[in-house]
Amino acid sequence: MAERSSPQSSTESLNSSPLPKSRQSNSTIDSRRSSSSTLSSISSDRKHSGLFDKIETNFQKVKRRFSHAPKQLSEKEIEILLKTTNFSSEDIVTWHGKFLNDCPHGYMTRKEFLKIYKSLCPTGNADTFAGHIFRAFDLDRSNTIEFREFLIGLSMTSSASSPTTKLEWIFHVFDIDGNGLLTRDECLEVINIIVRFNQNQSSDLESSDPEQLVASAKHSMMRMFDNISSDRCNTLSMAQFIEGCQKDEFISQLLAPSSGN
Ligand SMILES: [Ca+2]
Repeated sequence: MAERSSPQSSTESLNSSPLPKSRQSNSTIDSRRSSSSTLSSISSDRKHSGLFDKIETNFQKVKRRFSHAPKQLSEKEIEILLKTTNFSSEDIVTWHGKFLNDCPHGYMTRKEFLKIYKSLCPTGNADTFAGHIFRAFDLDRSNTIEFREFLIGLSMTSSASSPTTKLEWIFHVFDIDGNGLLTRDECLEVINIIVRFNQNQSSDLESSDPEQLVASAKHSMMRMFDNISSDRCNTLSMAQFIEGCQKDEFISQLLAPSSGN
C-alpha cells in the first residue's frame, strides 16, 4: 500500500470519506445537521442505521490496523500485569515479545486466535471451542484480544491459578450473550462443547463413552440450577455458578482441576 509511509494521513482520509455525501443523496437528511455529527447520531433515526453501524465498525477496524502497538511495555503496564496475573516481570516482557511476533499490529483478531488455537489443538472441534474461549479472553468485548487481555487469560487458565480463579474466568466462556448471568441453554451448549473437546484432547477419557459423559455433564449443570433455590431457577450469577461447580466433583474436575491432580 502506498499510504503505508504515512499512516496518519491515511486514517484522516478515512474520516473525511465521501460517505456522508452519498447519504445526503438519499435525500431525507436534515440540512440543519452540522457536518460534525457522528455516523451513529445521524443514522439513529434512519431506517438504514444497521448498515451505517456496520460501516462505522469497519472504519474503526481499519483505523486500528494503522495504529501500531508500542514495541515496549511501559513500566505502568508491567505494574498492572504484575498485579493482575501470576507472571513475573521477565515473563511478561518475554510474552509481550512473542505476542508482537505473532501479532505485530498489537492485538489478535478472532481469526488469528482460531488459527493459533487450532495449531495447538489440531484434533477435535477446536473451532467451536476456541470461539467460546475467545469470548472469555476478550474482556472488553472489542472483538480483538489485546496483550493485556491475552496475558490475563493465560494466567487465569494456568495451573498456578486457584480453581476459584479458573471458574471465575470460565464463567465468561459460558456467558454467551455477556449479560453476566448464565441461562440453562448457555450452560447446556457450552458444557457439551467442553466435554467433547476435552475428550478429544485427553487420553484419560478415551475409553469413556462421549455421549454418556455429555449426558452426565448436562445433568450436573441442570442440577446446579435446580439446587440454587426451591423455585425453578433459570439463571445463575457468577457466585452461584462457582458455588455450584465447587459442590459438584465431576464438574469441578472437568472445568477447573486443581493443580495437584
Ligand atoms: Ca478486547
